[in-house]
Amino acid sequence: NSKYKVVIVGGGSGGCAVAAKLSSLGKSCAVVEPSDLHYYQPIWTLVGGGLKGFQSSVRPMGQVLPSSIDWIQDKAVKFDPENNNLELSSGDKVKYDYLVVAMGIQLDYDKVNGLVDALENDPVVVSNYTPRWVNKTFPAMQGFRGGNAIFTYPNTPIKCAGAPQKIMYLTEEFLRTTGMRENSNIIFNTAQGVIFGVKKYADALQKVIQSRNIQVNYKHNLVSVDHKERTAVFANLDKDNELVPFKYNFLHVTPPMSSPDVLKKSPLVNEGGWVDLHKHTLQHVKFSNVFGLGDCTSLPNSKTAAAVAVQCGILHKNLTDTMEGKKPTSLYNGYASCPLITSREKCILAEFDYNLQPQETLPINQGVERKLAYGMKAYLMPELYWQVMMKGKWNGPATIRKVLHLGMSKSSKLQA
Ligand code: FAD
Ligand code: UQ1
Repeated sequence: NSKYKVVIVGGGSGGCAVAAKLSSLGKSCAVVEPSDLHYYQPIWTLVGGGLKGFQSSVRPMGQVLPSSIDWIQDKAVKFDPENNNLELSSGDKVKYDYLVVAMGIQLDYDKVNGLVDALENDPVVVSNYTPRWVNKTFPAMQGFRGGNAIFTYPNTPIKCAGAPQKIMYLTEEFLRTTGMRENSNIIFNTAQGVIFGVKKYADALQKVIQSRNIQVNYKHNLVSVDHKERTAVFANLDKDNELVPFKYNFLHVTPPMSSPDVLKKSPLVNEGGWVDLHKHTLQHVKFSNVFGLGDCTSLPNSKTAAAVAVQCGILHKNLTDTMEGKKPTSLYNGYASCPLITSREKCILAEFDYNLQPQETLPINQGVERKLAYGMKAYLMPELYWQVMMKGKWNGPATIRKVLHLGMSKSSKLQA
């Protein structure tokens, strides 16, 4: 049993970035993380699309976590925030003065009947969301010989709300190169009522959908898959959950997701199961020595690594202020970004805040498909992630935005 000044639970995007910022604490800081490997998940869309190798998404956890702090390679299984205590699966207990929760979101593949069986046994049922199956996607695209290619979006919060459709655009384009597009239907069955939450980008995506002849069925929630019959059944949420079967020849599934089970049964969460934080300071609403960031939290931003980068800077400032007996004053505006890949060379770079208002970094309209945005997504972002964010030095693009918009805002002020 051990005692630390700061314990971070989870060594993913948020946990590693915060750990890097706190690395000068040395052995008085620990990260609890069971996995040997750290994944750069945003590149999985391109792995699925056959445009990047899977290995580019993986690094050994020990190389990503700062070496100065302690890595406790185990799972948190019980939280006792009244007593500043955490229990691990080994039975060990860890005490802390301050706790940072960054456990990510849980993939609930098992909530869809027959889905795990289909993913394990049917080569045309694929999913970019996990290292377990992301390598199935491109071979299935290559093997496709026509019929229905179906892409799903579940009836729960998910990480990277754009990813379910990005792989659809890459597949549609790929089928044109193999000559299979003419005898195929590209179908997006989403449990949501809109294609994207921010109107500006939703309008742009609607144009892409029309011009590429893609069929969208809203309020269609995947409930079961029968891979022997190659049939996927959807509940129509607008018609009393009436069941609608679809034959598929290719099925890309975005699974339902929820907060990690260990958190759901802890005292740290709201009724939805998410770590209950003040939405601007990232401090826990009940336990002032607890902070959180990323996909496992109640923060109502779009769950992305881009959001986590900004949250990391805010959390670090507010945590160190709290440690010095001051009040947290740094405020998160809900910034998130989602590079909406629409082809192997183009991307709509969505950036927005809690109010779903665009917060664009570049001084050009990001609501159109651009090669520059694709280049940023495919080549710049991975470097930014590994070399800057994982070293604790990326707090998001706010400063770059200010610099790039300086000329423009000056001239508009002059005009006013
Ligand atoms: P994660 O990075 O998922 O880390 C959670 C960590 O917690 C994991 O290491 C896990 O092992 C650990 N953990 C879980 N349970 C326990 C436990 N009980 N005890 C200890 N540790 C535990 N974001 C973008 O910004 N842009 C994109 O283009 C983009 N595209 C994406 C495409 C795909 C296909 C996917 C899957 C994601 C994408 N994302 C994108 C989202 C981004 O990857 C996540 O939002 C981000 O990784 C969240 O960081 P996190 O720290 O909250 O969670
Ligand atoms: C970003 O900061 C980030 O985190 C490193 C991402 O995750 C991979 C992103 O996809 C994006 C778009 C950003 C935002 C950064 C800029 C320069 C617009």
